[in-house]
Amino acid sequence: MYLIEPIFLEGLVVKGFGRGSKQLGYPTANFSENAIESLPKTLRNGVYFGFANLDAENKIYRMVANLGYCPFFQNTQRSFETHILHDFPTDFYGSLLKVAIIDYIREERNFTSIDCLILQIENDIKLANVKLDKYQLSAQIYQKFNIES
Ligand code: ADP
Ligand code: RBF
Ligand code: MG
Repeated sequence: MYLIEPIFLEGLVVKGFGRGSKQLGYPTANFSENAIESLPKTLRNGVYFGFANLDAENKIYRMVANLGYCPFFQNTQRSFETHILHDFPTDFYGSLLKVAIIDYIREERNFTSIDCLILQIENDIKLANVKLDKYQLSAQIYQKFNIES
């Protein structure tokens, strides 16, 4: 099952606490608070998957993302963090990131160790790939990402 319609969100990539790459090995591109405010108010915190587009390039990447307070780190600010399933040679702070949220995976939760959180993220990525293998990209996504289909 997917969300009835993809949810689109876009904004500039801002700095977070720098934990994603250093502590987890999974860098996450963070949106500003402003961008997060434009999400539907009913969208629950948790882990999602979908697609991403960077700097209006003609490319669609897969992504997994976390919306919420990261209970393991007990953040006080709600964040939406996107890990793009692609190896980039450099950082891209300040870039325009567009995401299409396709579906929900699970609630965000606490873990007894950082290794448990990392294992869970690996599982989230596997599940996202299995689901996205079966997902038919729609004209709406090409349109929102400004990509020629
Ligand atoms: P921060 O706390 O500042 O968000 P992270 O450690 O989470 O720091 O790293 C995020 C940054 O890493 C992104 O803003 C981006 O510039 C860079 N980056 C490199 N590769 C990726 C990727 N595959 N997915 C997301 N961000 C990436
Ligand atoms: N943080 C949590 O505290 N609990 C989670 O369950 C959790 N799940 C995540 C799943 C994915 C796919 C990603 C990319 C991140 C997740 N995080 C979670 C967020 C992680 O704590 C955050 O990316 C780092 O704190 C870096 O900002
Ligand atoms: Mg981050």
